[in-house]
Amino acid sequence: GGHDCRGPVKASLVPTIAHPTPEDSFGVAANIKYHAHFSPHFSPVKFEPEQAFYSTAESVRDTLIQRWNETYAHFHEVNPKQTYYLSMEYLQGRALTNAVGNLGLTDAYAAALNRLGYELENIVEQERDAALGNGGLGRLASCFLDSMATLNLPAWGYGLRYKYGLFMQKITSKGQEEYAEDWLEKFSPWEIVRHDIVYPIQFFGEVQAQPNGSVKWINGEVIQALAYDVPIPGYKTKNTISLRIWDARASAKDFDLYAFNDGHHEKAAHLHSKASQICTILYPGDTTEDGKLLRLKQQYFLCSASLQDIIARFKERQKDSNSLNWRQFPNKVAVQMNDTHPTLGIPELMRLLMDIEGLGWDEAWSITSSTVAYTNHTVLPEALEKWPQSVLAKLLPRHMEIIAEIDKQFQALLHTKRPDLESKISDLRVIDSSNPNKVVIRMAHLCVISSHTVNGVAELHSNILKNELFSDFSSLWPHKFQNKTNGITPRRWLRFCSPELSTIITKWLRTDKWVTNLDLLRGLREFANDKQLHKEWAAAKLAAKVRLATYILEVTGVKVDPSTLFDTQIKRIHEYKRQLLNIMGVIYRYKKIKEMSPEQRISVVPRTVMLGGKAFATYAQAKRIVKLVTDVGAVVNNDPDVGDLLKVVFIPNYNVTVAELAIPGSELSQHISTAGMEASGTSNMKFALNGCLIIGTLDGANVEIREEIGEENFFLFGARADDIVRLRKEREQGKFTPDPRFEETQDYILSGVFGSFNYQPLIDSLEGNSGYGRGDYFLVGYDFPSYLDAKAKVDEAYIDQDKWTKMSILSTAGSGKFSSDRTIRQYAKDIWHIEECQVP
Ligand code: T68
Repeated sequence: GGHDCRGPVKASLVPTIAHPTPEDSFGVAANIKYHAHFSPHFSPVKFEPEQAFYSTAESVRDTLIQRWNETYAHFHEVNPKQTYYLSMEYLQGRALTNAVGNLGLTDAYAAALNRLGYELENIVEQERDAALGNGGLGRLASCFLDSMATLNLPAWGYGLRYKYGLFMQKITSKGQEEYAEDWLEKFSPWEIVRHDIVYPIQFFGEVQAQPNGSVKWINGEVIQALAYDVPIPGYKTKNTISLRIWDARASAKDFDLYAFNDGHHEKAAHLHSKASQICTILYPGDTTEDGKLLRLKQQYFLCSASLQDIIARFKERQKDSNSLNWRQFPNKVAVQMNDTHPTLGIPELMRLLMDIEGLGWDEAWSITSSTVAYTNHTVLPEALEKWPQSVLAKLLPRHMEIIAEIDKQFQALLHTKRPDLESKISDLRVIDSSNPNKVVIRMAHLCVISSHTVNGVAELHSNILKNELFSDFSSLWPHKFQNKTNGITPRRWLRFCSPELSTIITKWLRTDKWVTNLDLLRGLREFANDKQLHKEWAAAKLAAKVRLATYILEVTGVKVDPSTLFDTQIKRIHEYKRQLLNIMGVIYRYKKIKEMSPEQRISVVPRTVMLGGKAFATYAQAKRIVKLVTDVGAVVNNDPDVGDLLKVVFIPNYNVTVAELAIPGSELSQHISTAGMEASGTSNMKFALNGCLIIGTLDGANVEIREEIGEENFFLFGARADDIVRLRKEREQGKFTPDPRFEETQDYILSGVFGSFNYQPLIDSLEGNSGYGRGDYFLVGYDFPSYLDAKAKVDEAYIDQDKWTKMSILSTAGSGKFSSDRTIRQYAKDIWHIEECQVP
């Protein structure tokens, strides 16, 4: 069974240990050597870079553990309201540079490693990325943790400990290939197992009404959730919070020793193998029934373990008061659901309160609905989660009952409060029974109905939620809907990934306070025309470009010239993000260069175009786009007519670490999604912060970035969100004449210059034969001419390097708003109602 109590937290039990100080590189070196010698992971005689990394990380971890303990004890004592961020994904990337940086120990560790014969820059390269997320949503969660810790907020993250993170991408002549990413192959020095934090998680079984009217969920398959804590240090503060990730286990009593001894080896360990599947991989493919069931199991596993843990902590901290006061729960606990993936937390909290703690429906509902809040990250219909009722009823019979009751009460509410919505009830219900053969649960509706607050992630996106996707809900509960524009942590995404630029910023602002108060960057505007700053700025950008060029040569074999315009698009490959528009622009440019005379070519602004990103393994169209980019690169990069005027590189295996290299090393970045489809985007913020100019549509956070940095510093093109529906309709009705340059480019792709791969399906998606049933759903053809115009403006601006550098400085200067510190402060104040709780 699980623990509903963790025992008293005694500050007096926290030992005082001498930890490395910034001044004492001797002590640090001794500590690293201690770990090399006594940690049981490698032979003690070896001290290769790999061992140096692990011992360094373990040495840093000692300090983190100490601070984690002090933070826990402090929160326990003060007992403030605490936020729990529930997310199926965290894209943490590497931790060492960030940890020593936040602790203020970078110099001490660099000097210590020097004494041991190493460079810190090289040792950090030994670390594997923790890629427990797909993309923006997962990285956002990780930036949020950094800000929560830095702002001294009582807040924790909960997630899953996937054995294999996001797949490793290899690019071969066939295109993208996927391999398992074994980030735990050796071990992770950053996680601390908590053998005392274990909860039972039940699946299947049946619901049994008890004579006293209560309900029991029995005869299920029970496995164990075991906690691992990843300490998250704040920047220049003692506060160190937790990312608690759950692993699935079966216990020894589930092992059938008799079956095993009878030779039924697999059968004997049946439950063990079932348990081990749950946390095997991030986002198992859900095209098959088994895949769907596994994904749902993962979601429930996260929700149940986390909520049992939250309730246990609530009870423990309530111990001093005479009787348990459940009404206090929403005053002590805020639960934030990162998209609908943790929606099952809603019926699970209801179940725990009613079936385990004995509360009645009304009280449980009042507590639940004042505890949970929901963030939406997409309006794409295919990405809005829907689960078949049959699957839910089988896997979680009690939860299905609770969901049905929520659905019933919601309908009753509409009947009495909003008869005008009567005709829309079937569209608004949680349970969609419009097709009796395929009844499904709309997770987003369950979230909106049950949450006290619903938010989008950029102004434009939140308005679409309010006025379109959830318009009827917002007319019913206008107070529920908020906007929280995303942000990024300035520690990882400027201070640590761009050391040269950081030094310059600190020098010119005469303070390094911008690291925790990013609005101060505004002060750079004053110097936007200063020739000396221009010189230093350009040199810093060049240093980062050289680093990126070196990396590209290493991983692709393509030599790129750092004096060319570095033009980058890195993000998940998706049709709505329109990497196809980018590469078609490149193809058109290539064709024009080929047609020029050598004299004409002199006036071409040389460009290095880089794309990177992973395509979901079963997303055929996205994989074709990857293939097209690499095929174009193979031709263009070896064409003597072209030389350095154009290079096209696909950067393989895009991840957080690659982003930390590619973003500072870029000068232009592309955020060119069809307007209204990218909820926010966050890499656009990272690029702007690093002085990259943006070519982009009025979509997601681009709108606000352009507002902040000034429209004259943004290369805007494309249709507006308001026009998209009309444009699609016109396209469908044949009222659209494609630009001749667009047709020319399509023909060129099909002509075979880029090899023999069949690109017809890609071209079809632009013509009316796309999977969406309507022609060119993403309006690549419509936006193509204005995209080419915007690219011409980029060339013009780049020729005038002073102008470009000024625009670059102003991009950084205008990025203050996009700190995740600002975002998290707003969540804390407007949604969670929590306050700072700083460890003294
Ligand atoms: C992204 N969403 C949005 N989803 O696309 C992006 N989805 O605009 C936004 O900036 C970011 O969230 C942060 O708000 C995602 O990244 C997923 O990764 C995802 C994963 C599983 C299922 C559905």
